[in-house]
Amino acid sequence: MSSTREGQHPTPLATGTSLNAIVIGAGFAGLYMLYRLRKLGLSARVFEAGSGIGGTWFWNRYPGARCDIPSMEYSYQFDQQLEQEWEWSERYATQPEILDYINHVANRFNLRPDIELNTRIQAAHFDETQSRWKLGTADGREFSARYCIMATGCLSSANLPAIPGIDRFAGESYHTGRWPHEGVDFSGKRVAVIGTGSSAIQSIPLIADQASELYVFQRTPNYSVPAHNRPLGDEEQASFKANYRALRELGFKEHPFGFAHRMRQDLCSEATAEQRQQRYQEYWERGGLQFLGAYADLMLDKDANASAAEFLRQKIASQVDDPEVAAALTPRQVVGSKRLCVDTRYFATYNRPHVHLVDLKAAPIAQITEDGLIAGETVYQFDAIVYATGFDAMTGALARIDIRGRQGQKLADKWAAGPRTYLGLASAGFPNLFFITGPGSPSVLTNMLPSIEQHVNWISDCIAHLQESGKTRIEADETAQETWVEHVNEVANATLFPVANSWYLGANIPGKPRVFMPYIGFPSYVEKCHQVVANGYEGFSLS
Ligand code: N01
Repeated sequence: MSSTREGQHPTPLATGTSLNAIVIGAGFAGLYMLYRLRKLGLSARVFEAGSGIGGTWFWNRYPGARCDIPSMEYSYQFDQQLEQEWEWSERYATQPEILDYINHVANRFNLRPDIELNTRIQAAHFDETQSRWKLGTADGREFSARYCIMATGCLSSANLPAIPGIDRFAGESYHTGRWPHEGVDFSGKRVAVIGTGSSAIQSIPLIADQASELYVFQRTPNYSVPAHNRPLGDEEQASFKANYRALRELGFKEHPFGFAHRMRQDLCSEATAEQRQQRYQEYWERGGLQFLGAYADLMLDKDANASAAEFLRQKIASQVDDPEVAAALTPRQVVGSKRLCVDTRYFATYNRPHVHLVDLKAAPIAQITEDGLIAGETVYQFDAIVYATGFDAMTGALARIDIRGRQGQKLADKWAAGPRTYLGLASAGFPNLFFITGPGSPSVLTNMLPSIEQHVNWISDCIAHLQESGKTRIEADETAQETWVEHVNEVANATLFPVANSWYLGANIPGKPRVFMPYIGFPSYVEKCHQVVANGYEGFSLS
């Protein structure tokens, strides 16, 4: 047994071992899935490629990494004692604090003995005669399990862009989603950051505090709202905890994105210009992602959205001293169509004399060189490059595994034109394979924690049902799946979410099919999942 933090992880499982269930990934989803499988009395093992648990919070250790969901909400709700005992220190928790929480959960429920680290699953093939999954590890071992559960995360497959010469750079190279555990000291160094999404927006102010020169290479500017992060007061925390049940319920039953508050119902289209300005200012002062909830129609009505976008553009102009830099930092897309960012000091960082914005729209990166890069005609030299270039979202981690279902069909082939799932939970032709927060489920357009718990609860109830009824197979029906895929698209197309080149659509990955992947509307989704069960697993075949 090897020790990580306080707990013990197991020695590698012997090749040929049969289990009831195998879970891939030891982030929030994998940990809770294991907890539930154990409650069912099933033999289960979680395999994790990393050397520690925590998933996205294990890998994303770049400076300034924090959650953009309030920490009181970004936590498990399955155990009320856990809910009450954990103390968050800030409104938005830092990556180390979230990782501490995850480690606390693993220790508290003694989960580590069934979590094998440093083990990458590279193949998962369904054996039709046995109705079992055969899994293969990168180190050549093979196991089998009745159920295979993908807890592989939505934003876990780092995207390193195919820029010519990328391997030639002789200085230090980092990706925000694969940050060295020992940290990086940029003191006195010339640093390049490529990308201006959430990871860049969080890390740039802190990298700028250390670097002697910082060049930010921006392809598309983003909107950002201040976090107004602050310590959490005891009283505030106690009052939240006292009302946890009711607040969590709001996320499941009322808020379209699963947040623990009531969504406003009033419409921007019915407000005067002055009322809008006041409302936006109020939400700006509150800070955070809830800005998009300032009116109920911001993601539905183009004109409403344009008024919010204009407010945010004015805020950029008011924070950046140089009007030319401010103009280059000003987004034009529909606000919210690329994920809204939440920042601390981001725009003001460009007022510092050693911070330079390079607008790639005017001069794209031609190549990376041994000591920097060339964009347009200009040659830049650095000691370090930070790729804040995001992820192959929602399907990337699944695509790295050779998944084959009935008749040897490859998931990669089936999803060649975009992911096809029923409820984001399962795909026809792949019996007994479950996705936690898979494409076609609300996932990234919600607070991920309640979404994960809802999926894990559904999957474990389903497995319990199969066990109790003596069934060994569940498979999504092709028709139910196709109807669901159509519905996901219809709902998305009634909103403004799909109008930009975002990772929600896979548009950030060259060659990836453009399909809007998350389902919009958490309460209606939860209701649909209930109905499916109430109607005897409607849309699935059990045998
Ligand atoms: O990634 P992104 P991220 N040349 O894809 C640019 C969550 N998250 O890691 O927009 C030059 O948003 C790309 O440009 P463009 C959150 O859900 C949450 O920042 O494609 N630039 C873009 O600017 C978030 O949305 C937090 O034109 C290139 C950037 O790289 C999601 O993770 C913190 C390029 C990538 O931005 C992803 O965020 C961090 C190229 N070849 C992340 N390729 C919280 O706050 C890409 N870019 C909790």
